[in-house]
Amino acid sequence: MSEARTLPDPNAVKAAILDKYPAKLARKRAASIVVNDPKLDQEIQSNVRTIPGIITQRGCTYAGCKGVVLGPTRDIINLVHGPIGCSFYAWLTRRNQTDPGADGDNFMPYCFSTDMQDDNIVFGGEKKLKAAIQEVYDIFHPKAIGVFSTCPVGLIGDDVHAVSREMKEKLGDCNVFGFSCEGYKGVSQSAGHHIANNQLFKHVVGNDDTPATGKYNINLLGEYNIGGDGFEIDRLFKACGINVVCTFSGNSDMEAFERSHTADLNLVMCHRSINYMAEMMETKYGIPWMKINFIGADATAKALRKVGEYFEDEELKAKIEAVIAAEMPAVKAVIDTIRPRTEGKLAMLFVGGSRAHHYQELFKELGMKTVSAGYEFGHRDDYEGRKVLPTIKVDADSRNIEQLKVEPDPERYRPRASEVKLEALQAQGLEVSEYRGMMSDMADQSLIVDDVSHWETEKLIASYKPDIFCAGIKEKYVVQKAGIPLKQLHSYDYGGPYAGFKGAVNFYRDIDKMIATVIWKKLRAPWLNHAGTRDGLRAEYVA
Ligand code: CFM
Repeated sequence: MSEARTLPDPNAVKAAILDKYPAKLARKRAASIVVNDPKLDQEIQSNVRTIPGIITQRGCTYAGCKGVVLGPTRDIINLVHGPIGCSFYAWLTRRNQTDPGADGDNFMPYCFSTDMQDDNIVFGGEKKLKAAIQEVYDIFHPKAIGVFSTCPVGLIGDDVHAVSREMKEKLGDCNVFGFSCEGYKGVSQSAGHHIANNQLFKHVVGNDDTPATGKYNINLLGEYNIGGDGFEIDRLFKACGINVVCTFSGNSDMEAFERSHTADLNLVMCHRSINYMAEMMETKYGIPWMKINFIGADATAKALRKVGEYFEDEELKAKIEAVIAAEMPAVKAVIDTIRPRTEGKLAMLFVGGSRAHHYQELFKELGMKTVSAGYEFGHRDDYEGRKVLPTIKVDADSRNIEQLKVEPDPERYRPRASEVKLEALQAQGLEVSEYRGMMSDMADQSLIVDDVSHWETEKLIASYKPDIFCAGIKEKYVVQKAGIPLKQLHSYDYGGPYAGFKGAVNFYRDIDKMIATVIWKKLRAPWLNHAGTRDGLRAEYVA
């Protein structure tokens, strides 16, 4: 076992980070860097514009809409209206997996684009878009075509919604709908999630009233089947006898979306990307939602038990207990062999809008400490919990995104659980419509940084010398050159699945290997062989 490390004073680290910035910028960034005290209600500035000149981890609104939420659905054609680069860089760069589906329609490996040119920008691109929709329909005859707006579309005023309506009518048997998800629409990909939720809700959810056939019918919201996570979760649901009507949107198809309003419970995995859908389905159809997390073995057991409690069914509860009892021994056995090597090691996580929180569970199971973490684009509720929702100020950037007015469906609203039942369950400790956020789960004095910048990353690494840093491909090589192993938590570095019990074991093993290797510390970056200004910084890392 490694000896306990003395950690730096987080207030001093924060001060050292801010010290480098001009005064105005330092003031602004100070509000996004919080020394955590889980007992206090601390506010963290988030979901605000990144300051130009700062190197951010963030992506764009189009990425959140087209790539994240719609990307994992196999039988919709995602047609990008824009220059080819926007499509090329979104082409299979996320590791969503899918079953082939009964009809074999799987368009995920394709890249569809209108390939806008100069004259489309000058004279308008609607004609080209119509032709592209017709062409893609003639070749593939898909059930649905989604049209995604890139930045120039908003700038020149092409109306993707009007074109989609017209083509839907013309084609007859194909659901065509558009997304105003121009990259600049919001401050990050988060705006794209909201836009995607809205359009799916408006154009797809509720289109097919065929009742769900299972005994316990649920939807899993905010699980995108990265690296096969969704497959592992589905395996567990199946073993417990729980029927998944639809997953939003890992391993999904249009039919499942259309029938998702027939489920009796929504489970929310990634709160950031899909809480809008959960709320809209509750209002319109009466389906309650619960936050769960399938990252971490204990978290997985807890999530399954929550489903059992919600349905208040002894048979289901017994089945769930049997599944947990069957799965846990293998998990514990691996933890027992690995934990002596990982105990006390330090982790940092700067990812997206939920994984920086969820993955702390797996590190906890290995006895590791998360000393610093943050989201790229989370909102205050993802950090501080939904209790702060009424106090979040709506700024110009959020006002930009349509807020659908949703009302109970006159025919199809059906309260799945009576107020009385929900209140009784809540009194027993079952949390419904609640997410407590990351901060209350993190240790006292851990450092929480929203929209971490490149400079801040360097400084955090130099100050804490973590044993592992979790982020994405943009950060990976810089961090490795600083002598620290980097685990990608977006694409999983082609590893995974990491969800559920089997996924947890995969993760423990990968982390064990990464932490054991000394290769990164032995590397010497080529620029260090030249007299240069970065030598001092490097010395800070390796000291
Ligand atoms: Fe939700 Fe995601 Fe994430 Fe996300 Fe993402 Fe992602 Fe992510 Mo990359 S929906 S917020 S926009 S869990 S693509 S599958 S890994 S940043 S932490």
